[in-house]
Amino acid sequence: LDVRGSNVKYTDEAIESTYDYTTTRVVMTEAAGGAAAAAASGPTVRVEPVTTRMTIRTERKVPKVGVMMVGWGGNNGSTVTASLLAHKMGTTWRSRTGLHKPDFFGSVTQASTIRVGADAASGRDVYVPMTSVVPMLDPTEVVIGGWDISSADLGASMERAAVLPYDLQRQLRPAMDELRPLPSIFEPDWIAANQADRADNVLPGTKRERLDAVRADIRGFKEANGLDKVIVLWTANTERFSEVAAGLNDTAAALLASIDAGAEEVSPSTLFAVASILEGCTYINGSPQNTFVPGVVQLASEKGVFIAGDDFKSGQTKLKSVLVDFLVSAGIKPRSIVSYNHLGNNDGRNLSAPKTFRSKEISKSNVVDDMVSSNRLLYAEGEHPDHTVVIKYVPHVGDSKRAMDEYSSDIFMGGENTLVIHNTCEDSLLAAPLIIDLFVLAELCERVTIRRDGEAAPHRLHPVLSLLSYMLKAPMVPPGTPVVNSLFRQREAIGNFLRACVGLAPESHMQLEHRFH
Ligand code: NAI
Ligand code: DG6
Repeated sequence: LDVRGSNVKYTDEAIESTYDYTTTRVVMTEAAGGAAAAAASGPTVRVEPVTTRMTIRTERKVPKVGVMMVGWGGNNGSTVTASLLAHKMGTTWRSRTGLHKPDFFGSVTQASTIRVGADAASGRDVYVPMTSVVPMLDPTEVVIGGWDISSADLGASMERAAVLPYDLQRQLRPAMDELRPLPSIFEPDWIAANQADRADNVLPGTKRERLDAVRADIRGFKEANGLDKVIVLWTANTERFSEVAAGLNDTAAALLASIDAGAEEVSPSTLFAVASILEGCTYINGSPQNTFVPGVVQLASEKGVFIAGDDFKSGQTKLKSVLVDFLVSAGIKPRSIVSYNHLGNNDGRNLSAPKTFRSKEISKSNVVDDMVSSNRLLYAEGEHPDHTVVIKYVPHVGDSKRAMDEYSSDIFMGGENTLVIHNTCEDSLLAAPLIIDLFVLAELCERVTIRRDGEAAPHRLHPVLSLLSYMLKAPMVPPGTPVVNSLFRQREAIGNFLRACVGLAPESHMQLEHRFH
């Protein structure tokens, strides 16, 4: 993209944009006349437009990056690895419908576009690939590695996953067989008991020793592959939630002391997050459990390392965060949302235990809250639709997850509308592109700094990387900031952030230039 403007400067090292960020300051005051008047007319909303001038700097040199996945030998881990290998090797494969070549369908960074404006001559909208706005990591250049409690090499893992077509697996197999997961941290209590027979590749020692071993693995991987940076991503089994308690994990110091003391309530995923943060590596949580206890968040903040989570937002929830947004913003009132799904992969098997299911249920249940609370004309304070989530393990369907949703809504003049959706899809083919987007965008965020006018030093983005919310079901946000679940708003945040990096105004969709008479 070639941006011409007095507010954007391209040097060999960086793109620097001078950007007027316009937002609002909102003050809610009770209506004059006290509580009775407030109840009748609602509070007064005072709004002031606020503009802050900023300099946004994006380093242009894309470093050499390694991605280490925890749960590398799982369905997602093996599918991401195989697909990137297929891209790199230019592998094509045949099915009964013909010849196929690798693609990035489902990846917002690799396969979607951004509207930059209307062509001056024809008036037609012009879209450019998202990857062309600022320099971004090429996912096929990433060195992949990681850990798994199962010792199966990636070739055997790919076969076990039964996700990719046979002719593709057959061709990738020799290269995949070379890849072996590192031994990992296994504590049976955190995942379903039915996973124990998989655990033949586990690290020995105390919690502190295993944390140190993971740290050494990260350093070793970085050195062996000549990497500038490593990103660590959890795509291992869903764990149960851990207890959060004062003195246990409520502060960084308490958490580190608990690890030294071998406290049982420090989960394997929290150990991975701590190891990653102490190595200065961004850590992304693709599962629903509360890895990011307050002590982890504080540690990330103290060390200035990015964390992002939780739980990949792949199919059912992605559609939900579009559909409910549509309904509520159209003035239609969803009254009940019932989401069933059944699947037969190892994730489904692990989720068949109540404690791991509960983690997923929590993550899948809070995904419409922001949309519901955005419309007090439809919902009173505290009112929300009935929302039920059911997951069943049905081995026969394998990775091909079936998701059935029923949305019942109040419509005009006492009417009721019911929408029923049935979605069938390979779960890992939805999750793999999200994993790619997560590490591509996280890496970009590491190269961006922002300085407000009048400030001496630039800031990095907040360690809790909420810009990645689009890919995550239960987005973690910096303390005291709003959670956004609406897919449209999350997508716009990414697009407008990229536009700001090159000095372009946010996409307002007003198109006033085309609406004058
Ligand atoms: P999977 O069960 O095929 O893979 C998980 C892998 O993690 C297994 O190979 C297992 O041996 C390994 N593992 C378990 N505990 C480990 C530990 N402590 N350290 C290292 N490895 C460990 O599951 P799948 O389908 O790949 O999903 C992975 C995670 O992503 C699950 O938590 C799932 O809930 C989550 N997820 C998946 C989505 C999808 O669409 N596929 C969407 C949202 C979340
Ligand atoms: C059963 O729900 C298995 C889960 O791991 C899901 O497949 C996964 O969380 C994806 O859920 P969703 O709602 O984003 O499609």
